Amino acid sequence: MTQLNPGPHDVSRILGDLNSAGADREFIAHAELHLPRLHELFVRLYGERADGLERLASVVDLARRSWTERPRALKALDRERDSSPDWFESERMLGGVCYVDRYAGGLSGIRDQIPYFRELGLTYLHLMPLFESPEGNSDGGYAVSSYRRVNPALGTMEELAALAADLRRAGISLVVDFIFNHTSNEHEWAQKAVAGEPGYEDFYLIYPDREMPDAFERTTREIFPDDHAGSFVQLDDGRWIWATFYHFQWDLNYANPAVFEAMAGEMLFLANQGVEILRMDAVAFIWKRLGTTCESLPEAHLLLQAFNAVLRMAAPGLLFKSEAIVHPDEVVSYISPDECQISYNPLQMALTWEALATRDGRLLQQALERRHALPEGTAWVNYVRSHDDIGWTFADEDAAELGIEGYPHRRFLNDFYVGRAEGTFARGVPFQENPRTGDARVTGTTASLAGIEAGDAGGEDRVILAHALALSTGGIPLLYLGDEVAQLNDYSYGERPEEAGDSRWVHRPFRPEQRYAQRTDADTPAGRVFSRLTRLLEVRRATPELGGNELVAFDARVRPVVAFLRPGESGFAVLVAANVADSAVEIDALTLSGLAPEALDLITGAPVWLGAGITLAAHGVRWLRVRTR
Ligand code: OTU
Repeated sequence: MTQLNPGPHDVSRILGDLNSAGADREFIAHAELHLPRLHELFVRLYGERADGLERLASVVDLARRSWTERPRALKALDRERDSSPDWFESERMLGGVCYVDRYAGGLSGIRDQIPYFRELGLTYLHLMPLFESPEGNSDGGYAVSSYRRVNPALGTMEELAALAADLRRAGISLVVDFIFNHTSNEHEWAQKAVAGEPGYEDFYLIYPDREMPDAFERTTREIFPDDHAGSFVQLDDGRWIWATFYHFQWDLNYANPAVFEAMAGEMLFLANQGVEILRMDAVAFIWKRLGTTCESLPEAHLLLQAFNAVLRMAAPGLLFKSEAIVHPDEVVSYISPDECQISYNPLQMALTWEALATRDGRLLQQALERRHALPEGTAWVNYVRSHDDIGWTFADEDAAELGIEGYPHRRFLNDFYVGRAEGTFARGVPFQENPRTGDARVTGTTASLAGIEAGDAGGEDRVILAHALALSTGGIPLLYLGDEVAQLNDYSYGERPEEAGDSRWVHRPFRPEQRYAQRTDADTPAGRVFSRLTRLLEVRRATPELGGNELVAFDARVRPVVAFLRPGESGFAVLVAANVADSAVEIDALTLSGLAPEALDLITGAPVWLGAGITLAAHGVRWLRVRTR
């Protein structure tokens, strides 16, 4: 079947139906642009199924209705985004992320923080999962029981929509998670599927015995081994259901087009509340096929592209952010204007920590050299740490070129960051250590991992250095709110039964009131980190070279130095140089001789003479405006 074959659901027929149903002209224009693509994706995903293309017609109808209901202010935003499609690549972009309850008590508390967000210069606010979810452990809200109801402890959907509008007026785009790989076991669809209600039996992957689960598990990876082995959990009636993450997070079955249609409905509902960016959770896992790892299969991309095409018709101003914490080749495979326009940059994040531990900048330098480029119209989200663990997702083949062996290196990094290595400055906690595979990940706040908790002399500098990199490599820098006042690990999670088994809670502290109170006091770590970091934020906003994504690696010829140029207008560029060592290093005059000797230190505002080489202090970082000759 191809789209050229005439049939009741070919493109021209669906468009014709839209016309005769009197659909809005703007919607028809969107459909003319994006329906051919969606149709083709449906043929590839569902062409073999009798109901495949029927579903396409209902998805288009869903999109039409959603557009009709889309508030006027959001349609205006759609047009604005359309006329400046690179809006998210600006040097003025700055993201923040927080838990609604922990940071502000609830949605109204978040609203009260808007003046502070403006003071920081946020233009993007990711509120961690805020939907209805099971009592007790809900994986921090990543087990969603309803996409249309806000967790009553936080507020209501009406409040969320009002907050989105308030944020927008303050120049801040609201970002929420689209947790579409799985729902909680309490979601209405899950209940119906287990009960065998017609139309819902195939919403999840349920098997009567171990035959299929055993077959799949021969090639799948264990993601949360502390919770359960393998990829399946057993239901009360003895059957087995696919659960990649926690046992109460059941994977949806996207081979069923009814699931696509249902989730497209939830996505458009959220879009119409005023959400501007959807963080696409766990994208690698959304399609399964026997005999494969069931990660990043070609269909996972087709599905994302199909959701994207639906969005372009009914809420075109939105962006998708990919959350793929996997091999760097796979990470970039999700990034394109037709799929996810922005993506976490887990490689740069992990290698920043790698460099700080090893005092060797080469792996990070190599990644900036060869893995930083992105297609036009897309951007990285660069961050120092997230609400999740740090996984050492560098490519073994890259490391091998530098004589570094992947497995022992990851082991060293895990030991280093959980405080097991001799002379470590880090106070992290292990996450999901798997004795069978030797696999493990690390948790901890930025300040605790960088050495402030341990009282290491370089702690504050490392916090600044890590942020200075995330702020200068381009794309959208994302700040974990509270880290700007150097918040420390919170070990009290061990006393809360629903959190005790998940060490990520150690780095999701409640709003650190005391440290915020100290933020103007230069005699405290909070005050010093805050003033240095806010200076960097201010400089970034005023430095056009730091927007966009163009980056040219600069070989400083000193191992602990990571350096690159961010080109600007008429021969000017910003030279970023960071020293991960515990002592000062020199970049010599010869190395800098391709640059005019007169330069400007953007952070201090002082002129700099490159003619005699420059010194980088221990854990020091410089942003210099230079001119190439
Ligand atoms: C995501 O992360 C979320 O960020 C986590 O907070 C959730 O627990 C999880 O999905 C389930 O919803 O395993 O440790 O890319 O690394 O998707 C974090 C692969 C996770 C995974 C990632 C997942």
